[in-house]
Amino acid sequence: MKKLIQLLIAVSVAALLGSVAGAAANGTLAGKVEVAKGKKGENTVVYLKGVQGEYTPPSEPAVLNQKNKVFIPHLLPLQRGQAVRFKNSDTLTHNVHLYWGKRSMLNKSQAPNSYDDWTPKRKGEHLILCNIHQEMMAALLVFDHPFFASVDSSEFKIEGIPEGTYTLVAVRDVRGKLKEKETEITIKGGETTEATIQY
Ligand SMILES: [Cu+2]
Repeated sequence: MKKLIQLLIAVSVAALLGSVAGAAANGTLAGKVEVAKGKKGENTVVYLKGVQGEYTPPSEPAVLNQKNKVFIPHLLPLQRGQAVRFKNSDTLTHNVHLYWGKRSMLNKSQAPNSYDDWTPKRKGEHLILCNIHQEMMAALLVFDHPFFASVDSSEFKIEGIPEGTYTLVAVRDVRGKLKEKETEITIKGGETTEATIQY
């Protein structure tokens, strides 16, 4: 019995040490999105493919604003379970219409200077249109983990990534269609990995 208890203690200490070591084995990705001459780097979303594990979504909503009949930002990344705040900052009425594939998920008229919160249950691309203004278009990109970023200029940083090999994906809207570019990256604990994606 004593031996068994000693063994159990040894096993739990080892597990504890293992989890501490695991927690320390996170790395950083410092990336760059390079676009062809004459094109701007904004409206690019980068994310990791091949992430394991469960991650609690942030409690604060990701905001999609509507101003001067434009959705801002054009591509909004967020984590599944996190709310999206559709905000109308205009003095006219908008109507958010959200699709997941061909399926209509939300169709909501919005009075001037109002907002509505909505939480996606599915991951992946969600198209957003306005029923009143045909020129308005945006997309939500919903992930199961927090390892994504919105790239405003050209550089981005993603921290706390578990050690491993992943596919880094950059998504841009190229004339109304979302286009992806990929590259392989390896994250090592306590280190910063650099990566560049070219468009
Ligand atoms: Cu509108």
